[in-house]
Amino acid sequence: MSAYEVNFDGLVGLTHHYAGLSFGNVASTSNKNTPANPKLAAKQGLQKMKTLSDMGFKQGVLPPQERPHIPVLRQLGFTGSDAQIIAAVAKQSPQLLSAVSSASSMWTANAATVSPSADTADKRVHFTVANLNNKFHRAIEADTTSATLRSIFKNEAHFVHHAALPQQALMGDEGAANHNRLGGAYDQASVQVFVYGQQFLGGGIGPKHYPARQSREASEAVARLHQLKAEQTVFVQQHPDVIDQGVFHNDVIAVSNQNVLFHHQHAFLNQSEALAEIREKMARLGQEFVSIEVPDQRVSVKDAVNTYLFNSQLLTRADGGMSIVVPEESRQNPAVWGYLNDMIQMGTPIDDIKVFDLRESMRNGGGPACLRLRVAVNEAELNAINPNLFMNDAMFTRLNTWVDQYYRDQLAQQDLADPQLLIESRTALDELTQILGLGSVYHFQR
Ligand code: SUG
Repeated sequence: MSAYEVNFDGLVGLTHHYAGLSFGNVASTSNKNTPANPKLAAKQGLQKMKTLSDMGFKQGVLPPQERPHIPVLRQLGFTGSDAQIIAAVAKQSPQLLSAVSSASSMWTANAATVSPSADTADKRVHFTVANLNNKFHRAIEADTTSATLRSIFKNEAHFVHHAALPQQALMGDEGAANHNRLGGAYDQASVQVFVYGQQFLGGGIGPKHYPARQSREASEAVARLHQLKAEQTVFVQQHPDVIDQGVFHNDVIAVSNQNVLFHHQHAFLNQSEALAEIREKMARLGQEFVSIEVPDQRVSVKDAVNTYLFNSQLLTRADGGMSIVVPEESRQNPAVWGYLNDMIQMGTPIDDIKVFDLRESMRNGGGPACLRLRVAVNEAELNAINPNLFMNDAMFTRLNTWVDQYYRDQLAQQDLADPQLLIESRTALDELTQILGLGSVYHFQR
């Protein structure tokens, strides 16, 4: 093999908690203010990374961001020492303290949109950091995400970094969670499918209750920045009705890998036209499109949202078959589990199911696919990535020891007022920077 998909999973941060910050994300809202276990959350994520790495997949790790985010609190007029700032915001607005303390950067599918070099005019890998404009707690991730990605993918001969789009709803961009790539081998030209929630300029329908986080305008900007060819690009609108049922990102209702798109019957508006366009554009590249459409009768949108069936990872194994990585919640639901077991007998490339317990992340609406950023690379590009970030036995042991040393096993909203938590986080992240050889990424904001 000379081309690879590397999955970079976000390591869960020390302030992981449930704050109900994401209107439109059913799990986030319904688990508001229940106690969280940051230590368990981090360990569940590490276990997924390690198991997939042991199966032969290329697996990287992205560090958590420093929280609470003191610089933004200073920007908002809080003054004094860091401890005084935390005390003041805890008193004035516990919900604001939650927002600036969220460990949401763990969901790296929202870190950036990545276009592999096989598709871009200058034959480099392009990254556009997501502005995550729809939610305050997520919009504050962009600067550090940008610094982190630039430090990991440094070599300018191979990697190009674009700043996040302007911070305004018209340009709302949620990164790879609304982006699919369909084709053959990872280093061959493919079709990039941008899924948006609403087109704002010039009208168009949108959801009625919950926000459309990704705009068509933003998707088009990313495609331009990444120098993609029109004949290899498709823009598709997510069905507004499913956004209103809790599908806040496309990766809650569809997932792709190589020539396969696994999706729900109601994933897209004008679905048959959208699928036909993908099929035709792939055919021009000599690729045969496999659409696995799950009928509503087998799995309702509600079950899809509750179990995150589509927030799965499709991974191509060395033997050519694909494994589907699903959360434990998918096994617990008889309709979903029944469908999955039928699906692996259908003769599609997917012939194996792997189940992971990611309950801590799932309770905030983050499944296996939310936790990872895919970067498809050729051999030369792979060799240009910071090698310290790849999962292996030593890294797994080291990170677990690090988690054991610093993470709390219980965290509720009121604990965020403890100034000791910031000190613990900073000490832990300073050590993590050494472990991962990441230079000064964290100090960038202090
Ligand atoms: O943006 N949840 C995240 C979940 C992101 C899932 N990512 C993908 N689907 N790719 C969000 O809604 C909840 C935080 C809280 O309520 O404490 C949160 O931010």
